[in-house]
Amino acid sequence: VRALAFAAALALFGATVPAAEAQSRWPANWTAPHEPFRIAGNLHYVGTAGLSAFLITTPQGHILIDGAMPESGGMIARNVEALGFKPRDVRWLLNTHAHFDHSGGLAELKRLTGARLAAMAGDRAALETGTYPGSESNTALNFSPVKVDRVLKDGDVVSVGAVELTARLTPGHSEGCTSWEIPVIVDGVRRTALLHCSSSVAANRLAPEEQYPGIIADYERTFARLRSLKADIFLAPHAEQFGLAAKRAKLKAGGPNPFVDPAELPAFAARSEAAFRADLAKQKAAR
Ligand code: 4NZ
Ligand code: ZN
Repeated sequence: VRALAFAAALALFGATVPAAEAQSRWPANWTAPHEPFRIAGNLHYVGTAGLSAFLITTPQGHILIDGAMPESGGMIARNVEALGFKPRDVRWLLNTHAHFDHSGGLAELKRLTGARLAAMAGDRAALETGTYPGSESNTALNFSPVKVDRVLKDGDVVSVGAVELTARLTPGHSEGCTSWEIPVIVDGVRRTALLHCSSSVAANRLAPEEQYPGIIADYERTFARLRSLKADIFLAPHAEQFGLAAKRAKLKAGGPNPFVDPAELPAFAARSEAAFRADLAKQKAAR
């Protein structure tokens, strides 16, 4: 009955029901629907319950960041429509990083929007092969390959109309891991949102061999960089990483926008760095 209700809820949002195997392997909220909503200004949440996707709208067209799971592209496009915007008006597709759970839906979103994909050079190969770097033979981590139409480097700007998003290279979690600086007006004040790529070790190999040469140095540089970046609003690829549920509830209740919290980026970065040091020590100690 639960599985049926789950399937019905997904069908309602136009998503493909994932295979039973995928449902048991990955957290259910990764593919469960979430009501799309406006975070602030022209910044909207259009992801699933557990995996983020963000829509930045302008009168000249829109920018969509991340595609969640391979079966989630349709659900994200429906979320864009539910907010009153047209998927065909999306001009650029972007991503945080080339892992199946954040880039899986991009190929379908490209078909549904007709938008071009801009991605960091270091993530290009993984996106265009649909594989998980370092675990290429693990087909459970594969996704539909998607062509990168514009190759980005650190500091590049992607713009539509007057809106400019800046790509900050924060590698380690993936080689081209990209944190996005997004301007947003909150209650009449110009703010900066930082969509942090991710800095967990996850399935990455650090020792005895580095998954790619320099991965440890990349993480180190990323943690240093996160200390230098400032963000009024902290966003991340997993809903629980930035407290989506609690903030959404507070937003509905009214009052000051709960997404504005300049203390959140440094706190998250400190926790993430501590977790990295522990994971690195564990991998070095393993025989
Ligand atoms: S992630 C796996 N993208 O860091 C790896 O949330 C990486 C992630 C999730 C799951 N994995 O191998 O199962
Ligand atoms: Zn990842």
